[in-house]
Amino acid sequence: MSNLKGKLFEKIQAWRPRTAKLLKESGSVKIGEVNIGQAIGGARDVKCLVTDISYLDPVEGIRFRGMTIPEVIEKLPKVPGCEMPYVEGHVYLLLTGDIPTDKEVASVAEEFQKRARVPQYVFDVLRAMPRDTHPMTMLSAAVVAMQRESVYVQRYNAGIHKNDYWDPTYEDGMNLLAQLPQIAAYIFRMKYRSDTIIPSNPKLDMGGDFAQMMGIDKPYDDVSRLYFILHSDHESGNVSAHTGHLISSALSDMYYSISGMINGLAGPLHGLANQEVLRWIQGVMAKMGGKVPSDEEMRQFVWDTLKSGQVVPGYGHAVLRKTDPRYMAQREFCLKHMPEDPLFKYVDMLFRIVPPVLLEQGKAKDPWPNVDAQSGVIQWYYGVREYDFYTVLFAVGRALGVVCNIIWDRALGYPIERPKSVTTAMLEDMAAKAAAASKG
Ligand code: CMX
Repeated sequence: MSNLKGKLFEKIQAWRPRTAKLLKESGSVKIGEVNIGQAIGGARDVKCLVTDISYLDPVEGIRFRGMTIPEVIEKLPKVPGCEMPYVEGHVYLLLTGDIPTDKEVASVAEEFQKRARVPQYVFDVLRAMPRDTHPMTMLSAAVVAMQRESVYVQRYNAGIHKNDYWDPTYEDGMNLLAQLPQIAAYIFRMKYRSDTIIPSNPKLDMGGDFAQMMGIDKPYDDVSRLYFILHSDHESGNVSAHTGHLISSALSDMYYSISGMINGLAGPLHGLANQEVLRWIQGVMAKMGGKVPSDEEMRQFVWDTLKSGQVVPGYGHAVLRKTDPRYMAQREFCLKHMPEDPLFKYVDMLFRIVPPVLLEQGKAKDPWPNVDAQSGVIQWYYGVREYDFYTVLFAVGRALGVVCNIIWDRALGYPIERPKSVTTAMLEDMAAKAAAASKG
């Protein structure tokens, strides 16, 4: 058993009695109520998912295992000579709740290196797809094509005990995480760099190897590390995380679950917003003939977007009610490495202009920028200008958190998910009864 897996097993054994006790002794304790607005409105704020890996406070933003983004970046062991921590160390933190030592990080990196061989047929599947297929479709297809590799399925079919499901789930999850960066970089080079594939260098850490497979020099390795860590987890109710959890709750394996996660992330209201931001800004730039718009002109572009019935991409959030700390972490990176970049200046201008407009319009509950408002700018600056690729980067990052969550779901024996639906007539009936009761 690897160091990480051994440590995880200890944690699982210590955690199981807590979940069991809650279920046995306090299963009927109410933690909230559901109203008609929430039933029709996408279950906003309905507390019906459990995760200990991250928690999203509406005002403070995300905490990974209780730590803010600056704390995580400060505390995790850094790659020698680099600003950003090892992604491998972040996986250790998400899975176990502990900050790893240098030695522990090295052992996770070694574990990923051993698992990194992507089967050739996955590349053949990608090559068989039309080259103009969206890269998210390619990524999802590549992951589901690998389903035949599932260790979990083999062990399940052999009759493994329920208590041990987490073990082959861990194997599948770690294999997939070790291979995803390679698949993503392969899609990029095949589609956008004249099919010039750069092989993985097993001596490098995950972020460093991804950057070299993309063919982009320093500090893109740090950009990759930052990007994967920032996007890794955002508690369990967002579409990608929830989809992964839902699919795996049917005991579908990691490959089915992560492929589904990727499909959910591909929506413009979720992960695809990072490509939409760039597309939107490019539209503004084209209209201005490259000239930087005045504040008033920019304000008008934002209003035009709203009046045409579209959302301003990169702004608003279902839970957050403050500027996303993931946005701020990337903004800090931009201020340090690319303060004079024209696109960054556009994005910074939007940071000033959009929130007051959204406030004036009065619809969005959160007028502040989310993670997607800033991420494309950094990629653009370092030469990744094919913005339909941006959500693939988000997906590689998001898989880190969703894989860890699914391993814990299986460890704690969470059951198949099955919320209850009602009909519109039932809601009308409940509404009428509530109105009659309030009258008298
Ligand atoms: N521009 C224009 N209108 C917006 C808006 C925005 N950025 N954000 C919210 N609104 C509108 C909603 O469309 C909704 O309008 P209707 O009442 O006409 O349906 C109204 O404001 C209320 O929405 P809300 O409760 O504030 O937001 P939701 O929880 O329904 O949706 C989100 C959240 C993220 C989908 C929404 O803010 C949005 O569409 N933002 C733009 C897309 C985006 O950046 N998505 C990425 C989010 C982060 C991620 O998951 O990657």
